[in-house]
Amino acid sequence: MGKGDICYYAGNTYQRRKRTTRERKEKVMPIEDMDNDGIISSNDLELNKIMQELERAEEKANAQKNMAWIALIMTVFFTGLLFTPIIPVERITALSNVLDWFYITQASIVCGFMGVTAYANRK
Ligand SMILES: [Ca+2]
Repeated sequence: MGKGDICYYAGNTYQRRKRTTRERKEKVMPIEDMDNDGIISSNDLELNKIMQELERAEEKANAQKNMAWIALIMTVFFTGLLFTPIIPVERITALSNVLDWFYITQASIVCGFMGVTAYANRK
């Protein structure tokens, strides 16, 4: 269990991710004077809270959008890859069940994102 061990690197990566996630959660946004009157009132606190919630919601929406884009790009990329002579037909035939599930999951990610976005815009 030395430095060259894979468990050592996995453990280090796990600790680093755990630390950065905790730091992100503990990140406190500075409270701003929203109406520029020099006094931080309860109204300013309320507005700051709303702004922070909106920023978190936007962050979440961007992450979901990136996930949907990656799913769409991967679907197109792998479809193109399957049509090239790099992958033999026997392998495609052998992996047809896996490919079916790949397309179903990728399409469900994209469709889920589109459905949730359409529903959220309708409300
Ligand atoms: Ca104020």
